[in-house]
Amino acid sequence: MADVASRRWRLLIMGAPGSGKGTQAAGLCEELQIPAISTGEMLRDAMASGTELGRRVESIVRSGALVDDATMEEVLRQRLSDDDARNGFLLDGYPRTEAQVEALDRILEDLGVALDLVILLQVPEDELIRRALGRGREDDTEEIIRRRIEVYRAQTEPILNIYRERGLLTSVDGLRSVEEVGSSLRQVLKEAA
Ligand code: B4P
Repeated sequence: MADVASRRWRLLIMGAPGSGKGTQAAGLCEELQIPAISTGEMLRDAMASGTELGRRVESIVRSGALVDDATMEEVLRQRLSDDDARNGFLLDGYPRTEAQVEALDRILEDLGVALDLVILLQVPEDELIRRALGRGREDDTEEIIRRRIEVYRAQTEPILNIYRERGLLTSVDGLRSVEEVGSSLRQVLKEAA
């Protein structure tokens, strides 16, 4: 991983809710020494600490719907301007809509940087539900998980094509152990480095 670790990666990890994005992001970012930026986690932190943002998004996140694009653009713009994101980052859970792809393009252009790679974790629906139920987060009841998967199919899946057309998208089979998926991700980075 030496040449892989020395690069300043700017990565996206995409996949349906429960596909294991957060799980893989954590391990990979530790090795690459870049921050894992999860918009879902940022929203949950804001909710837990009762900030103005947290209060505003609470009912939306709990219903399984998406927070509005303007709010998410502001959240992400601020986070990507932090010092620790200057030398690379892995974004997990953003973008989720076509408007968010455009917002991310604007933010990266303003920062003068570009994405290296978009990694898609592919996991079948019954497994997504099984995993999310096992995780037991507050927005992980079966009804809400199904809603989040529907939202993903309707709003997020179509944006994969944008990254495919840009030649940035690589798919990884996420229906394997955490370690096996992790080693496929490392292989993908090795090939791209
Ligand atoms: P997120 O926090 O992004 O939630 P997620 O997609 O459910 O999780 P992830 O794919 O990371 O799965 P995980 O690793 O935990 O979003 C939550 C909510 O925030 C959204 O519904 C929305 O309301 C809001 N939001 C976030 N971003 C937004 C945006 N950009 N715009 C608008 N709204 C936004 O894995 C799941 C489980 O599987 C875990 O228990 C894990 O241990 C297990 N697991 C992982 N890999 C496994 C493997 N290989 N084998 C077996 N189990 C595995």
